[in-house]
Amino acid sequence: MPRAAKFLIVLLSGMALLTLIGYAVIAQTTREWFDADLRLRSRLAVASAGQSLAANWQLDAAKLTADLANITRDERIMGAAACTTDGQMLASTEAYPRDFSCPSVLKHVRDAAVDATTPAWSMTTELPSGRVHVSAIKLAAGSGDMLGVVILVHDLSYVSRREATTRELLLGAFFVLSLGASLVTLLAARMAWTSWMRELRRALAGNPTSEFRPLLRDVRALMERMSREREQDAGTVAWSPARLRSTLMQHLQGERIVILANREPYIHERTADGVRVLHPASGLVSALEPVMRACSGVWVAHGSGSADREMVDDKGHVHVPPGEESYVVRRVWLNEQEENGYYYGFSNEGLWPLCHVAHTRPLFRADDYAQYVRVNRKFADAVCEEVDSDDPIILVQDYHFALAPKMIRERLPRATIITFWHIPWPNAERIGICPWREELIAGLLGSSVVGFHTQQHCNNFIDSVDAFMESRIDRETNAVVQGARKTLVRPYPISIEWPVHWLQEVPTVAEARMSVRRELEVSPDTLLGIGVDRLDYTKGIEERLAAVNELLLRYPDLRGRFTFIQLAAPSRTKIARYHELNERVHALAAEINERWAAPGYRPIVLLHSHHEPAAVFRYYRAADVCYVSSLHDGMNLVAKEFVAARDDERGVLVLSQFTGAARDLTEALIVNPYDIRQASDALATALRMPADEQAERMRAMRSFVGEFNVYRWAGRMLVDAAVLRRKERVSGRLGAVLSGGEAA
Ligand code: ADQ
Repeated sequence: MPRAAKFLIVLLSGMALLTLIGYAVIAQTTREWFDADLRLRSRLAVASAGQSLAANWQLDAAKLTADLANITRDERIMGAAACTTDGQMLASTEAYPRDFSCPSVLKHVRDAAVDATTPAWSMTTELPSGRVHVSAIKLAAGSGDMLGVVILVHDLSYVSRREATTRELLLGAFFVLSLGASLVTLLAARMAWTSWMRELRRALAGNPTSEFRPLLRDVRALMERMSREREQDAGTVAWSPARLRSTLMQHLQGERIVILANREPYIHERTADGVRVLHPASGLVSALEPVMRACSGVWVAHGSGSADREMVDDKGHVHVPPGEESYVVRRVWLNEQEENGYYYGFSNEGLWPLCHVAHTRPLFRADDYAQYVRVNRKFADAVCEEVDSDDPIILVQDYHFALAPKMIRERLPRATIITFWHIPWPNAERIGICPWREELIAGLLGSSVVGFHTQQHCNNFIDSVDAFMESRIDRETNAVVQGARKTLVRPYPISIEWPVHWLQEVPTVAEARMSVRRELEVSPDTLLGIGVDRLDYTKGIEERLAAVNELLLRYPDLRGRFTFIQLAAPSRTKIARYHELNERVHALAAEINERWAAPGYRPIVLLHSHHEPAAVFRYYRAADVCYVSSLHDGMNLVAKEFVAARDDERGVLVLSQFTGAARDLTEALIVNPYDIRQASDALATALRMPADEQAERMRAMRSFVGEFNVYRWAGRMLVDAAVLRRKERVSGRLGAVLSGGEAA
């Protein structure tokens, strides 16, 4: 109940009580006044007629009756009677009520002294005709002898009438006052509310007046304490699945999250031996899968495996990981036209080259874009079907779903949507190439938070918003404001799980070194280099092979002693540019192998196939150097995986300066992959690096990746989401209150 209404009820009850008391007091007082007045009147009336009454007492009954009639000319005196001291009625007026006989009155007055100022006796009583006041006044002769009493009966109906009038007046006054009080209360409440709202708005706008200062100070102190505790907590406890779970429990009451990503974490493929489960070669999957195992929830993805449909229930759900079943994958089915337009066309021939500075022209076709819109809608709908509240937490992943955040927002206005863009965001000029740049940016701005790997990508995104959108940019908080909505733009450098669970299945470094060399049929002291990528032109595989060639050219002592293994997972094979790359990489490897060929020696081992994670980690362990040569890369998880694999604190990482990882792993040998000579020098340095220097660099990198692992990445995003959601819930309530207040 509103406070003003409560106040009014209390006020009116108080007034009613006061009116009752007031009426009782007034009635009592007026009665006393009337009583005194009547006694005085009675005495005066008898006194004025006293001589005549005494003269006619027991002598002339007719004259005595006339005297009494004279007294009763006062219309309020109903009747009068004259009684002797022995109770005989000498005379009475016509209307004198017979209820008051002389003996009944005399018994009250017998002992009373004759008094000129007051009646000997009086009372008020109720007769069938109404209320009357009876008074008996003693009458004495001139000698002072007692003659008898004169009884006067006053009609009190006028008094009752006056009392009724008083009551009505009081009631009227009560209603008038109540009405006034209600109006005043409402007016006061409205004025107080308006001024409170004004104060609140002013306070929220950061301009608190004195009344609000203490409150805001308390709120700020609380916030500071919370953030201090968070910082302390972050500094003392390593991020792990358990900590991520407890963070979710603490901040989101353990609520499940919904992930939207194109790639599914487990693919069911039909093979000659039955259905096999594959783990796709994808940085996004490598990062998010451990997070989902820790948090549970739903992963909405394209069902791309040949046996995928056989494994799901009628809702497209399959519980994963096989055997553990801690979360659900919701598979969305795409027809060939949709897959061609949305995935191969717009996403991978348009956006992928647009966002990577790798010198492949983006191709933008209207038909592809139409499919992109259609498929984004399809996935957005699937996400909305999977949520279990009207303000869920949804993590949208990558460039396949730039439009989905806005589409989800339209259906779930209160959702907390965090979109993470796994690839670089180029500068505004380059984004301007895309014919649908405004739509893409508007789609992303449907998110509560848009995340990138680096601050540079955040800056580029904000500049693009500035260049193409109608919006306000809050550079202080790195946010884009459109109407009442705000989208935060934040760097969240992605990482890998720590420790990597796949390592449990991987042989030790010593065993891996031996077994891999044995398989390659090279001597146990052969120096090995490793490269692990999807076969993609952004990864700089051609430049990498060229650097190996240059190394052998410039460092002859390594010929016959150094082999570089390139694991290349087939990727986007339907796209011509990837075919072309495949052919070029194979040709280049063959050319280098031919150039440096010697009996039993192959400088390049190109393994053009998908490898399961445990196999990839075995190669990391077997290698002396890992070369990541991306021409442009959001983060590059291969670099971090190599570091994670090396619990022997050996091995050197040579890392492209154009990866996000180069900002994190500063102890790597950082190179420009286009500078083939420099890269070859770095490879030579790595292969000759003393063991203690390797250990020092590796220790530092392991400590960084261990601390800044994927649980921290996810934890920071989800905590930000939780904080944002709390704020939105509060401001939603406040908004409802404010708009209610304004409407009132
Ligand atoms: P990707 O371009 O896929 O990821 P990356 O980060 O290097 O690039 O991750 C590749 C993943 O695939 C790694 O987990 C790796 O082990 C695996 N992989 C590579 N080759 C493989 C092979 N032959 N067989 C099996 N597995 C293989 C995108 C962005 C990156 C960003 C990630 C995560 O392009 O910049 O780091 O998302 O955000």
